[in-house]
Amino acid sequence: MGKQRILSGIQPTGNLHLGNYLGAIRNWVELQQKYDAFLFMADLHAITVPHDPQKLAENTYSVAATYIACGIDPEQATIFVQSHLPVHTELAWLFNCITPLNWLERMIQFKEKAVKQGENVSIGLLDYPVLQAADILLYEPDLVPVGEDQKQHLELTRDIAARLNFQFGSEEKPILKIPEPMIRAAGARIMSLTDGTRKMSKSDPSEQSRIDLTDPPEVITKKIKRAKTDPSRGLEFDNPERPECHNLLTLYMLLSNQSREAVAAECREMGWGQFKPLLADTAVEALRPIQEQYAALMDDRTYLEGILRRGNEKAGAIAGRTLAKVKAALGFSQPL
Ligand code: AQP
Repeated sequence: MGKQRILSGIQPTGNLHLGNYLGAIRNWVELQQKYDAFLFMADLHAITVPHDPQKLAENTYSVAATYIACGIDPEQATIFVQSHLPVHTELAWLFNCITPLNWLERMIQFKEKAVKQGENVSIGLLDYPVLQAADILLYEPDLVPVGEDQKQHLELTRDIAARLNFQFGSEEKPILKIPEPMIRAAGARIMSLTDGTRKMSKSDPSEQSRIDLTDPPEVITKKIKRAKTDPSRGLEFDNPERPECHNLLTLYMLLSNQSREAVAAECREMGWGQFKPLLADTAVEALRPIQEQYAALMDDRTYLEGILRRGNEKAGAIAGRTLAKVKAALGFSQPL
């Protein structure tokens, strides 16, 4: 039996930060040997919120370079660009026609992001989870690594696949494979440096709220120095009254590759004046090799393009077969 397949992606909506790395990419690095990993740049999703056309292509390359700089091996994993494969939008259209509108109106992320956009909210933002269902189901993955925030969307993906199978297939011969979620271990939700109750996010208007993977050492140190804390002495995990303390300890634990128990013991008696420089040095050292490799990759566009071309070809062949299966089941005529 071959390896099980996993699939995941990141939107090229800005500079990637520690949350993207520790919450997503680093897990993929661990998973890529055991699983057949399909990793993509979700650039079609990036335009569901206002975007800068001058930056979209560059951000897409930047995410690809970040994957590799963080340790994704392009010889093992398939790295591809969503918008280079029109099958994604084509399958999304077919899914649109079988997905009840009220399934989408229930999505929490839509409700949250729609509030921010007021009257300008686009159909794309509402429809985003249907495109995401197409992104996933095209590759027939066994497992989809998702964070808590994406659980509802994966459930929708499974519902769409089940509906299509029920309406156009049969129990013995399902058309689409229904993937399982692979929920990450707790502790991998990285929170904002300015508010320990909100997640670290590319779209947060405050740069101080996040550490970008490309931040130079002095910026990292400054951001950590200014990170919100509390007046209590002694540092601890899991105190609901101290979300910033929990978050900064989690960052230290993940970046120093130590166990939670070891970090809890090391920092129990510390004050912020002692802990913050320790965290800053640890973050700078952990990001140094990634930054060096990232810079080299961004300088070698031909190499990066070669990887994406190969990734697109491999992904496109698999996705094309799935789309053909769905179109045949829906009764479309063969292209002449
Ligand atoms: N703070 C975070 N902690 C842990 N994981 C995170 N991820 C994002 N932020 C954190 C994970 O990164 C992957 C890619 O995310 P995405 O860019 O496709 O969308 P997102 O979750 O909406 O990320 P951002 O940074 O918040 O982007 P914007 O601001 O553009 O919406 C996902 O696996 C996500 O869980």
